[in-house]
Amino acid sequence: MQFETILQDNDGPVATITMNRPDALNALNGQVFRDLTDCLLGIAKDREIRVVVIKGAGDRAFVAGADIKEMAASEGAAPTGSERSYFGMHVYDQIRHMPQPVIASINGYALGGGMLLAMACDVRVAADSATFGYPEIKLGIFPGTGGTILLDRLIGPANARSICLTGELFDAARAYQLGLITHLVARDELAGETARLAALMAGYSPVALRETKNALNASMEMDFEAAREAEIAAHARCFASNDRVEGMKAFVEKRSPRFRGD
Ligand code: CO8
Repeated sequence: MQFETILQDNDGPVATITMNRPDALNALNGQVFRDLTDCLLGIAKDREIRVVVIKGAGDRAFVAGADIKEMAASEGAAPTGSERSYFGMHVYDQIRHMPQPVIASINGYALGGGMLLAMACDVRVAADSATFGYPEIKLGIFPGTGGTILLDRLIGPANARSICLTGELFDAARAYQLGLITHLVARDELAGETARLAALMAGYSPVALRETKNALNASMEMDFEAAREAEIAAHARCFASNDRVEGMKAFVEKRSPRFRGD
C-alpha cells in the first residue's frame, strides 16, 4: 500500500517504511503523521509481517524533525501546541506498541521529532555519517511530543538535559557512546546490517517478540510493582503459545524451529 508522504515495501516477513520527503529532509508534516498512523495500523494487523524497518529516502536524512515551515505558517484553525503534542505522542506510542519489532535504519540527520521517531523504535542502527540532536530550543520550543520523557528514560537525566537545553548536534559515535543507538556501522554497511537484524528477528517467535515488547513497555510506563505484574502476564501468554512448545521441541530435536506466530 502506498501513501502520499511515505512508502511501504514488503519483502517476505519484513515491511520497510520509507519516509519520503527528501526535498525537505523527510520532515514530519501533518500528512506524514496521518500516513504513518494508517500505515502502522495496517502492518500491526498483518500476521505475515514479522519485522518493520523505518528509514529515510535519499542519502542526507533519516528525518530532520517536524516540518518547521508548516508550523511557521500555522495560524487560526491550525493545531495548538497541546494538540500537536497529543497527536505526535500518539504516533510515537503507536510505534512502541507495534506487535512487531521496529528497526530504525538511520542514514543522516535524525533531529528533533526525527530523533524521537528513531527512539520510538526498538532497535536503532545508524551509519557513522548520521547526525543527531534536539535543535528545537533554537526555535523557541522543545521536543514536547514525548521527546523529553523518552530521551530521559533511554539515556538518563544528565545527558538528556544537556541535549534538550543546548540544542547541540552530535555525531553517530557520540550517539553510540550515549546508548542512543544500539548498532553503529559504516555508511555502505547500513542496508546490510539492517537486513541482517531484520532477518534475525523475523526468524523468532512473533508471540515471544510481541510479549517481550509488552514487558519492556510496561517497565518504561509503569511503576515497579505494576510492571512486574505486566511481565508475569506477558510471560504467561508467551509460555502458553504453540511457538514456545515448538521452540523447545526444536532445541531438543536439534533442528531449527518453525514458528507460526500462535
Ligand atoms: N522542516 C521543514 N523543512 C526542512 C526541515 C524541517 N525540519 N529541515 C530541512 N528542511 C528543508 C530546508 O528548508 C531545505 O528546503 P529548501 O531547499 O526548500 O530551502 C531543505 O530541507 C534542505 O535543507 P537545508 O538547505 O537547510 O540543508 P543544510 O544541509 O544546509 O542543513 C540541516 C541541514 C542542518 C538539517 C538544516 O536543514 C536544519 O537545521 N533543519 C532543521 C532541523 C530542526 O530544527 N529540526 C527540529 C524541528 S522542530 C521538531 O522536530 C519539533 C518536534 C516536537 C514538536 C512537534 C509537534 C508536531
